[in-house]
Amino acid sequence: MQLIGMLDSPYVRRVAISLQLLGLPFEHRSLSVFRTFDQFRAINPVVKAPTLICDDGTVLMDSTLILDYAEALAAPKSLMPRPLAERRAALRTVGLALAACEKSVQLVYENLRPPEKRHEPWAARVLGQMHAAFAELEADLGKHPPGSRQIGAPEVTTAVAWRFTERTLPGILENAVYPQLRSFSRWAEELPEFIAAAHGDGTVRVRT
Ligand SMILES: N[C@@H](CCC(=O)N[C@@H](CS)C(=O)NCC(=O)O)C(=O)O
Repeated sequence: MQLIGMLDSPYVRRVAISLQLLGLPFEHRSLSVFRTFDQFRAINPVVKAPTLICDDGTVLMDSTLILDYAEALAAPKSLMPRPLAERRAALRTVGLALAACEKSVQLVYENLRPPEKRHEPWAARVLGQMHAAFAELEADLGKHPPGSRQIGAPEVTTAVAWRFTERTLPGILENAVYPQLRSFSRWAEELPEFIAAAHGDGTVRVRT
């Protein structure tokens, strides 16, 4: 399997970390949807990161769908809880974290526009939605006592969303009060699977 896309994308990083946690071997190619558009397009005409080239050559895209496939490959190993109540809670967390990613990515893309083409009310709306998602995650994290931390799909997506926003929108989180998320991020980023797939333009360094 080949994972295509850069680790400065929260979606690519979420897949890279999850594949490791699921024990699935893969090769990572750090192609940019911007700088290496043509090379990316030769693999996936839609140019979406992440893209997964399966062992039979099928090209998949969208992190959630790629992870659905990865979960099927890795079964019975899974990053999602089976019991209904826990699964419901996990789905809520993943949804909130993906919304935070989406809103942060929209703000990054908004910043790509020339200043005269930016629409401030839209940016303010997106920023508000991003903070709303992080505020919900913060409140939910507060319900879990310290020491009960496990790493599964909700934790991976939450930590990746936080690191992405912190790194790509400097200043936006600095004055915001999210103590649980800050401490959770510090914990998650120390895990070997996170270190091996550090946010940025590097390639996944999987231990053998
Ligand atoms: N819902 C998708 C979002 C993926 C996404 O938007 N990726 C960005 C990179 S962070 C991308 O491919 N951007 C290029 C484009 O949309 O043209 C997922 O979960 O994979």
